[in-house]
Amino acid sequence: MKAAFIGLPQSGKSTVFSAVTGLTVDPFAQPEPRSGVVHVPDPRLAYLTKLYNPKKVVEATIEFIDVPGCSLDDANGQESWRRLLPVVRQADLLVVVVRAFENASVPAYRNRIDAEADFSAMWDEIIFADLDTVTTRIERLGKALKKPTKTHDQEKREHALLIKCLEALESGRPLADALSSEDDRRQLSSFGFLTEIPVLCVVNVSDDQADANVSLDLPHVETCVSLSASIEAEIALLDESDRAAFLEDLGIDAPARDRLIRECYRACGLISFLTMGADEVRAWPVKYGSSAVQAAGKIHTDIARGFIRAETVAYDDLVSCKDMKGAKAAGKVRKEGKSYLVADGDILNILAST
Ligand SMILES: Nc1nc2c(ncn2[C@@H]2O[C@H](COP(=O)(O)OP(=O)(O)O)[C@@H](O)[C@H]2O)c(=O)[nH]1
Ligand SMILES: [Mg+2]
Repeated sequence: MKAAFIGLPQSGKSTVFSAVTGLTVDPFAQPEPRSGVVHVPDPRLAYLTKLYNPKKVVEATIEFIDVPGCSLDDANGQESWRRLLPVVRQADLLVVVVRAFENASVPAYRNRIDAEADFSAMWDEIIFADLDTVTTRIERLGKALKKPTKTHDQEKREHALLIKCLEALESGRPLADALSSEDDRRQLSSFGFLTEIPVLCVVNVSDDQADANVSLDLPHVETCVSLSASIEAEIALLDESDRAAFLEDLGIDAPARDRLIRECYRACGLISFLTMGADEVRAWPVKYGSSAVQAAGKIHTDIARGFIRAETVAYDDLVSCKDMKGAKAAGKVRKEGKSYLVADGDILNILAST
């Protein structure tokens, strides 16, 4: 799972990247994409660890990529943005960082602080990138359709579908508005369209608003998270022992880092199922709506193939019954089949014939 930070220059992308990954960012380094892998904080693992004292604890992870922001006002900047697009296309989530902070020593891009307008400028870039792909493909298909080929019918269908996509994009709407069926989506999946990727917006507020919950009403966005990137980065680089005092000084309950990571995870449509035992306690990411057999496949293809049933207990039920023995006695452990839809926090023990 990959999440890409994108946004206008000086919006604070590298600072948020640093806050999330704990990696320092050299402001004089070449503006190349950087990546860092982050564990998804899950307090449920701590409880299971206490129960089992396992040899290993494995959290789910997300890879964050800091994509340099490009000036969109000149040809050089636009060329750099185009060069970076393949990196952006690979993301499962676009995290658009918009500037809402005042900082006299760092002039704002285009000398304005207007988070909504900056988001809208980024959304336009996302739309333009897809428009570019769609128009190029339509031109190519238009030429191909003039000749009789074996694949004529298929090309005709794709052409009609792309015309619908073009209409959606031209009115600023994402491709999902034009692709009504799973078949349509599959047919166009190889293009790596940006408007197919979910978007989360980070509103980078001034230091004195670090604890405020600023939510902008933005279109096309799964969630908005507000934070002060510079404060979050400072917290991330502090020693664990100094953190509590620093937070108290600022009057902040908790750093936004964990919340942001969890929201990114959720915005990707991911949930976690858990497995536990003396060897390992682990959180496994699966897409929301996955079945028990798909979950089994995450662990091992052999387990999916030989799937017999899943012994399942919800994490909250386990906690209220204290442990597995208590949950069994209270009738909270269910036997589920292949098509059972896994819920976030389900503890699964999958029985398979291998
Ligand atoms: N006061 C303040 N300054 C910030 C904040 N976030 C970033 N900055 C500063 O703004 C400048 C640009 O930030 P950077 O993360 O490099 O932006 P990027 O171009 O989007 O990667 C740096 O000097 C940061 O220290 C913030 O939340 N508050
Ligand atoms: Mg940067």
